[in-house]
Amino acid sequence: MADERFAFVVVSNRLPVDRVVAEDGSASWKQSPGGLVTALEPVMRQTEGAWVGWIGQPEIILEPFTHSGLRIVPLALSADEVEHFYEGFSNDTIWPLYHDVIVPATYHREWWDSYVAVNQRFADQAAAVADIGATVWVHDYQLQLVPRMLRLARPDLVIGFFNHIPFPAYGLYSQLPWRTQIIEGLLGADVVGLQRVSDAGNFSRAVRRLLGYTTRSPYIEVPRTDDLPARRVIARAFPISIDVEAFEELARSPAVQARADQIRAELGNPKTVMLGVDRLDYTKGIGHRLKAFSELLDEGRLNVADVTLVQVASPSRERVETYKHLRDEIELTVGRINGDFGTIGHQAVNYLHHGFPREEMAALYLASDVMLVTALRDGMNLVAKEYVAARHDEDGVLVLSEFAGAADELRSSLRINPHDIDGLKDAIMQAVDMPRAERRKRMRALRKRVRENDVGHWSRSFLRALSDASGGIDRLGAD
Ligand code: GDG
Repeated sequence: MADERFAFVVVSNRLPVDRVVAEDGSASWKQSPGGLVTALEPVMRQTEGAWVGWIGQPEIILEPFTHSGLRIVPLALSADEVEHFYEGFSNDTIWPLYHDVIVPATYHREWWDSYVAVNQRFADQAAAVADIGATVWVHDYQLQLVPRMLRLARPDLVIGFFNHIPFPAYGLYSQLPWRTQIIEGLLGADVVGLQRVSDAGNFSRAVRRLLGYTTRSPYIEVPRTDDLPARRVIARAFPISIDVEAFEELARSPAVQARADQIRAELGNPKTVMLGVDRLDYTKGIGHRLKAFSELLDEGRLNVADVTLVQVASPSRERVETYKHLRDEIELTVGRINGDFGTIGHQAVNYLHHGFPREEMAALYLASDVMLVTALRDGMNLVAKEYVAARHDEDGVLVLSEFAGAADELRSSLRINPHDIDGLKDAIMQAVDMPRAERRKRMRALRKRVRENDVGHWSRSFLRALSDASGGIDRLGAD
């Protein structure tokens, strides 16, 4: 076990499996539903790859194990590290800063120290299981120092990094006291993947401003330093996607279709069902959406007898203070709207603060006439793509924030600026009143786009760029 080596190693903060503890105290594993596993599973199987990550609970030390063919290498975090590295630096420094400081970012030196220490452990663990010349793909904002740490330890490796969240404009990024270390950390990779073209531009600009390196998109020329030779790094956009076929298949299943009808009936068969699905996060613009909806009710442009808004707000980061406040704020607003506009038979907002199985999500998408994605900033937003993939009936209208990465691809949606409440209200009314022919035309165009770039296409393009960057040796069979 100790000297097992792999040709392909994925490193992410969270492992793709969840630990489920039964009532009798026995623990088992369940694969988490994320698209990343689906995307990487074929490569993982083909190369007998391994996944390094944290299991999501503090103080649990586990040996590597295999779960449905996936080799899992767990990394333990202490309670202190969960507080400082994860809830602190990752979720209360980097997350708000990279989402344009919608809430202020908190800078604490002890959080940074913990971030460095935990990143080093991830790098050490990846270095220990990677074979000679292996490909290591590091994911997301919690692990931005890992690429350089890994390169210093193992110059033979091919290293990729993908950032799932936005990369901010330099004027904001420059707030970060450790801005140079983070940039240097990322430049340890051969390929730095970002969601949008604008994210890649922001990253390259930060490199120029802080380090003065020459950049010519998508290349960044990294000169020789005391510890590393000169290298050329690629930084470009790879917009992530979902497993379109699987999602569509789910939405086509008779059980899901029946459930969609049942949902509409349970809502009292209103003329229009509107839907929001988000982790309860301040980046998602749930408050802006509720404001627009309540003003439309107040002005009589919408009537509670005809329209219902279903808002799924799945619990998220509940120990972080800002998230506790957000929950209170949203729930107060929902209560007010329902108090002001609800009737005995009709609730204005159907608010659900819990997670649902994927089948129920697909049924909700199918049951909704209008999907509201009003993020104030979002790397991609997979919910928008799932809604489109689910709508095999070529119906439904997607209202999509231009501040979500998905807006670059989903151009036939009704694109909105969520800060412009009047514009948002007009778009909602346009969606509610849209004739069937236009709905079909737009949904067809959206579906074509989503099908062209599914998650398999995303991971293959990234791995191809990585293999090209490392001298074109296609170790992983990326097409
Ligand atoms: C980050 C970036 C980027 C949500 N509630 C339930 C549930 N979900 C699923 C959705 C969707 C996923 O969670 C959320 O993905 P998003 O992309 O919308 O947002 P983040 O969680 O913020 O993800 C984002 C993404 O990484 C990938 O790179 O797009 O920009 O912020 O798949 O369906 N799934 C189930 N029950 C729920 O209650 N089963």
